[in-house]
Amino acid sequence: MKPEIIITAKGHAGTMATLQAEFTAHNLFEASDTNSFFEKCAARVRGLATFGPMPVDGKLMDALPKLEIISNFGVGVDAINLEDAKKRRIIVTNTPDVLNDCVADTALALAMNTVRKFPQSERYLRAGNWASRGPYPLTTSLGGKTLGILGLGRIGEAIAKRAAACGMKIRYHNRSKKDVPYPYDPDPVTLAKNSDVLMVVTPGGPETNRLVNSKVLDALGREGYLVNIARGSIVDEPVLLRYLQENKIAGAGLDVFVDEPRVPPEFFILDNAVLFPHVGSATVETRKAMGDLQIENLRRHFAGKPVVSRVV
Ligand code: 8YV
Repeated sequence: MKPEIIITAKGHAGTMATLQAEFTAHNLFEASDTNSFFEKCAARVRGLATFGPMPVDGKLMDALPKLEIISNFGVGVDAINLEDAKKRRIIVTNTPDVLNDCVADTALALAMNTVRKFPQSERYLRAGNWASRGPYPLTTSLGGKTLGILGLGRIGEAIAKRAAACGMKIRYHNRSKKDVPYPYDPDPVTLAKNSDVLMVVTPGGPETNRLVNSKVLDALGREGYLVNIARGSIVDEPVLLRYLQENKIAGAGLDVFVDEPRVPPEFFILDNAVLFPHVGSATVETRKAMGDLQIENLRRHFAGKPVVSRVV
């Protein structure tokens, strides 16, 4: 008998095919009536394969009395209530490390595009402005600037390496100081004050909700840039929008938003913002590696072995 699982959202085709083949999988994202979906399978479901921002809380866990494991596709588990899982002795796993390089590439590309305004300059050319109006206005260099990393974990360190290769100086803030060669700032405001580009990499969740607020943006200042590749919830989005509209910071590069995939349309017309549709880890290779790890965690758990990457 294959273990029964629920798949919350549609993932990468290869991952979906393997999940369907190895488990008796119920696709929540295909259900037109969720009540009857749960009535049909809830009593037998032992695993959840989670994708994306759908909240997984105690109420959902209680609706699945046999639930043993929540295997998330993605390193960030902010959509899952970890305390609720812990109380119910439900294992939660994620997909760390396999995405570090890809996400760090995206972070550096976003920082570079934001500071150098490459997307805007390309739009300028396509609009025929080069010949009619002359060269695109000068921007500013990355080299010599300071990158402040808010959340220097494994992804943050991969970003630091790439930024250093561009001649940037690195500093960071974490809850506690790490054994790294970069200067440490004791809080996000001090980090923002000491940085030209503030890179948000810290995990989402209640502890970091709106951590980047008006105080942090004021400290970053009119010449400073914000880049967020972590979670939209970490930045006070309406405040950021206003600061960009009023040029209270120089610009922002955003791969993540509060209510994805809905992005406040006011962002679309800003010339000082570069916007990516949450593509941090979005390559075929990395998404396959993430899916493989998500599946391996389920496989090992149901074979009675320890999982590879346990969060709680
Ligand atoms: C994915 C991510 O886009 O790993 C994460 O936490 O945000 C991204 O790599 C996301 O998990 C896709 O569901």
